[in-house]
Amino acid sequence: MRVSNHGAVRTLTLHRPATLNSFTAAMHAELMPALDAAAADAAVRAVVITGAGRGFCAGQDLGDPAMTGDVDVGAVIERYYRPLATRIRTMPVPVVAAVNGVAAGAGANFALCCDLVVAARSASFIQAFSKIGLVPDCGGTWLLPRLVGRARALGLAMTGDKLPAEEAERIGLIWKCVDDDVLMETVAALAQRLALMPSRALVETRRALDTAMPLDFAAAITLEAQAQRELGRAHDFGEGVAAFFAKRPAVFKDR
Ligand code: T3D
Repeated sequence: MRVSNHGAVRTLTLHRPATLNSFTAAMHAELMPALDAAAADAAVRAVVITGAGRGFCAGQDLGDPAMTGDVDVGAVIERYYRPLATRIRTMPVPVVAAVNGVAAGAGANFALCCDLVVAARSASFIQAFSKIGLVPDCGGTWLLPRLVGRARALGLAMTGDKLPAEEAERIGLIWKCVDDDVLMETVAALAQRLALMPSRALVETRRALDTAMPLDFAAAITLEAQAQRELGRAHDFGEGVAAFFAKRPAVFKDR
């Protein structure tokens, strides 16, 4: 794992390029504390996750004896993937995935857990689970139908076919597909922009959207009112309105 900072943006780079950054127990043991540290650091206002080399993440390292073979796969999920997916979805700042290459299995759904997914044109997404007799994990069963609908979710998950980044953008699985040579600069600009925005409101937006999914309209707008009540009392709302009338950029600080 490589960690770097540019202003208020922290970038975490998965670094096992020889196996397309597939997850080992050791990599999980670096990634979770790195995410926790970013969450705890008030100076961090956006997080970028990417991969070293030609892949983003090929999911579970199928050769890691600590996690494969004669092990309880349910226990592996409970110990590693459930906390990872939960950590990403509850980060106190926006998280952007810069998908530089293939994202397969839990690596694909790890990317899709992020708030905004930007992929290089040469990248692809593979729900590889069916090929080894598993179901989509790392949040995949929840995310896929919500992102692309049941028909496409089942198509992707049952076939395990490779979905090119361009097609992933077209069907709404990801936010954007960009040319390979501008991926990192595009993501850097996006993350810097998010870092200047009201983090707490962005994170409440994620929570409100996710919570509203199974609710009826009345319950969803009740939640909106609750969120606005809390945000309306916070610093960033006052600052945003003051900056609007003063015709100056707002300086947000809530998390
Ligand atoms: O405990 C549990 O298992 C439960 C947890 C489940 C969560 C999951 O993520 S299950 C899904 C696991 N992932 C996969 O099944 C994907 C396996 N990989 C692939 O299908 C292909 O590698 C890709 C389609 C991702 C990329 O293909 P390609 O042709 O671009 O690359 P490659 O040649 O297959 O891979 C390059 C190297 O990475 C190769 O090693 P080598 O031959 O150069 O020494 C390959 O073995 C290695 N590699 C790729 N993925 C994995 C891997 N090694 C270990 N585990 C991997 N997942």
